[in-house]
Amino acid sequence: MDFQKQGLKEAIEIAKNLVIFTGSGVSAESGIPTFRGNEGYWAQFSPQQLASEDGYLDHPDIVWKWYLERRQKALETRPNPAHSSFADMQDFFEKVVIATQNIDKLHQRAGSLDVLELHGSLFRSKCRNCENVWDDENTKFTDDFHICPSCSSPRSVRPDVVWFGEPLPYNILQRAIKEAEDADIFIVAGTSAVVYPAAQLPYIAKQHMAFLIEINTEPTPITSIADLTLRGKAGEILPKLVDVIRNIRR
Ligand code: BJW
Repeated sequence: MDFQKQGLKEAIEIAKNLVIFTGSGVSAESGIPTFRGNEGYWAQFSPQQLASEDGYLDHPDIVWKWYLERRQKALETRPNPAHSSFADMQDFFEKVVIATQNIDKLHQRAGSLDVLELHGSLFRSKCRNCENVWDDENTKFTDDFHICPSCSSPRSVRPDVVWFGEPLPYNILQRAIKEAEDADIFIVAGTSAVVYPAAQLPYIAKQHMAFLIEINTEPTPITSIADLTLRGKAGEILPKLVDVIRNIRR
C-alpha cells in the first residue's frame, strides 16, 4: 500500500478540512449491494424501472418493495470498518464532512456527525402532492400506505430519494460544493463516480488544490486525477489510513 507516496505526509500534517465523498462500495462490506458491476443492482434490475419517477408511476408497488427490502437490509446490517474509520478521522482534523451518495445511514450510525445525503434517505418518505417530507422507518405494505398522512392524497407517497432526471436537494448540493472547494484533503471512496452532479465534487476539490485520495477496488474516471490511489477494499484500507494519520497528527 503506497502510504509513502510523495505529498501524503505533508498533506496530512497541514490539513484542516477533510472532505469524504462516498458511494455504495463503502457499504458493500456491510452486505449492501452496489449498483454497477456483476453483483450490482443494475445487473438484475432496470434503473429506469426502479430509480426513476416514470418507473415509480408505472409500478409503485414494485418500486416500494425494492426500497422496503433495502431499508430492512440496512437496518439489519452494521457499519463496517470503512464507516468507522471515517468517524475516527474526526479526532484528527478541525472539520470532517462526508458527502455521501448512499441512502443507508451507515455513516451516521458509525458516528460521523456531518453527513450530507446527496441522494436522499431510505428512512424518509415524501408526498408528491404536498411535498411533505417525514422520517419513516415503519412503512409496511398495507392498503393505505400510498396515502399521504398530511394531505391524504392517494398514491402520492414515495421514498425521499433522488431518482434519475431529478435535481439533488439544492442546499445539500451547494454545501457539498462549498466544502469541496475548501477541502485540504478530499477522499473519494467506493464510487464509480459516473453519476452527476455528485461526481463533479472530486474535480471541484482538485481544481481548488485539495490532495485527492481515491480508494476503490477498481479504476474509475477519478483515478487519473488522484494524487494517491489506494487499490482494494475500503474496509481493509481505511483502518490503515487512520493509523497513518494518527502517527502523523499525534
Ligand atoms: C468498492 C468496494 C469495496 C465495490 N471497497 N470500493 C450523460 C452525462 C452526464 C450526466 C447524465 C447523462 N445522462 C443523464 C445524466 C444525468 C444523470 C447521470 O449522471 N447519469 C449517468 C449515469 C450517465 N444524473 C441524474 O439524473 C441526476 N439528476 C440530474 O442530473 O438532475 C438534473 C436536473 C436539474 C434540475 C431539474 C431537474 C433535473 C440524479 C442522479 C440520481 C442517482 N440516483 C441513484 C439512486 C438513488 C436512490 C437509491 O439508492 O435507490 O443513486 S442511481 C445510483 O447511482 C445511486 C447511487 O448513489 C449512484 C452512484 O452509484 P455508486 O454509489 O457510485 O455505485 P456504483 O455501483 O456505480 O459503484 C460502486 C463502486 O464501488 C465501484 O467503483 C466499485 O469498484 C467500488 N467497490 N466494492 C471499495 N469493498
